[in-house]
Parts: sequence; structure tokens; C-alpha cells
Amino acid sequence: STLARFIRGLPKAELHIHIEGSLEPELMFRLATKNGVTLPYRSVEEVRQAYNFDSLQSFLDLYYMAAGVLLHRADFAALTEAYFDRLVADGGVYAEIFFDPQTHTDRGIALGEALGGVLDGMARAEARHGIKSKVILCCLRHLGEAEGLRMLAEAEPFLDRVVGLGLDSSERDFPPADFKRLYDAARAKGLRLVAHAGEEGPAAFVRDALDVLKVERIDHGIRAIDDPALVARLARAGTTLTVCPLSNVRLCTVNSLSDHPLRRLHEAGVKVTINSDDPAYFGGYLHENYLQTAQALNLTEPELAEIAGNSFRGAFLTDDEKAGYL
Ligand code: ES4
Ligand code: ZN
Repeated sequence: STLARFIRGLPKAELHIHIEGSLEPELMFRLATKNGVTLPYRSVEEVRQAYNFDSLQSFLDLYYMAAGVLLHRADFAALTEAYFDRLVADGGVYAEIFFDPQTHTDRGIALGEALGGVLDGMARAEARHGIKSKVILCCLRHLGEAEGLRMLAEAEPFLDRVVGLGLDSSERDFPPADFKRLYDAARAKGLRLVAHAGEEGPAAFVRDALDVLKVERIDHGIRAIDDPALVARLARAGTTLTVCPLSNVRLCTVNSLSDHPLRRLHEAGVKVTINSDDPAYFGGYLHENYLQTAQALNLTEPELAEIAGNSFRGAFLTDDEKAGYL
């Protein structure tokens, strides 16, 4: 269609992608066989049938299990390279990817192997497609702040190759304010700061991520829609929200794409972006998120261009780097 062609041709940055969430069932099986890891499924079809989530936690349980097939540096590189092939096919020209060190170090994988493989994949994607990217390390909030501080300390030798710190995993029982010391420590090391907030948790968690953690961007942030004063503040401050529409539908945090808060946030002047979150699990990569959202919310071409522009304006790029994309 005309709309699909317009979107594919629109230069876009992806700012909310968990690289482990780009593990397609085919690669999952291939790595399981190669690495001698047993999966609780007999086929790719059976895996896909399990992608029927009713909450964030129901997804996370499967997602952490599946990450168990990633053992070697080359596995992480293959995962990452495959993601960038998809992104480039979708008209993506830049990405900031999330990586969860604790998912791997807690199973005895050395951080240098896992993160090294991701960085190898990023370098290989740049060599093959000319696409640049940066990596954000995410703290698994369900493990608590002390474990997050240990992760940050362990990452110290690699921080010259890391742009920022994020906070992900189960939101409701693990409020942003519990991670103040971690964020203070990361800021002192010069890291850029983001956090998942207002995905399943309340608008107050978005406010606390801004006020207590002093993050520059909010990942998801859709529950801000419940608090008009907060929406006005996000608009006034120019805070970027990295919204993931297909993820929100699949995890039942919104009822349907057609009443997704993205349109109302955009109309209130909030800098929203469109992203894929965990594309192998949620039914689509960047293009599919743009297309389905545009169709459901009747986003016009100028609106889509503005949203794609937001993805560069909100990126952790220097002004010179941004000028090359905008
Ligand atoms: C995630 Cl959708 C989502 N929410 C929170 N944490 C995550 N980690 C990977 N995907
Ligand atoms: Zn996410």
C-alpha cells in the first residue's frame, strides 16, 4: 500500500528493542540443538503457540527461559546481526539496543562473552549495512538494587562501549524510586539514563522515574495518560517516550491498538516514538509497529514523519550525529 511504502521509506531510529527479544523461534531451536540446551517445546510451531500472553510476567517467564539457549559469544553476535538485518529491511537507520547482563551472568556466562558478542554483531551490521548503533545496559528490577549495583560494577571495564543504563523486567512490585542509588552511581559514571515506567505500573512511576532517577527518556510511559498534569509536564519538558504499540496489545496493557494512548499523547504535544520492544515475541519489527499503529490511529504522513523525527531528536546522539540523520 501507499502507507506501507511511505513508512518503509521513512528514515527511522529504534530506541526500544531488547536484543534478547529479537530471538526468533528458528534461531532459538538452532542454538538449543547446537548448545545441547533442552527447550520445553518440540517444534518452532509449538513455541509460537506459547506466545499467548496475558500480562508482562507471563511473557517474561518465557523470555528468560528462551535466553538460556544463548551460551557463546558467537550466539550473541548471531542474534544481534539478525536483528539489524530486519531493522535495515524496515528502513531503520540507527538503533539503541537494550541488553540485560544479569539474564546471562546469573547463568554463569561471562559478561565479556555476552556483551562482547552483542558488540561484535553491532560492528558486523555496521560493516555490512552501514548502520550505526549504541547499547544500553538494563538492570532487571525484580533482582533489586543491590544486584543492579553489582551489575554496574561488573560492567565497569566495558562502559566506554555503553551509552546508558536502563531498568526493565517486572514493573508493578519494583518501583523506580527503589533504584535511586543505582541511578546516582550510573550518572556519576557518565551514563545516559532511561527506565521502563508506566507500562503496567501507574503514572506515579513515570513521575518518580523523572524526579528520583532523573531519567532523560521514559520507556513505554503510556500510563502517563491517566494523569493530565503529568502529560502536560512531559510535553513542556520535551521528554521522549519510547512507545511499543504491538507489545502493549500482546501484553494486554491496552485493550486494542485503536484506543492506544499514543495518539492522545502525541496530540498533547508529547514526543512519542514507535518501537518494537521484543519483536520476535510480539508479532512485528519496527515497520509493522509503525504500519499497524498508523492504520489503527489514522496517523497521517506528516504525523508519522514527526514521530520518526522524534526517534532521532530523542536519541543519545551528538548534535553532529543527529544532523546526519535529520
Ligand atoms: C520487556 Cl515488554 C518488557 N517490559 C519490561 N521488561 C522487559 N524486558 C524485555 N521485554
Ligand atoms: Zn521494553
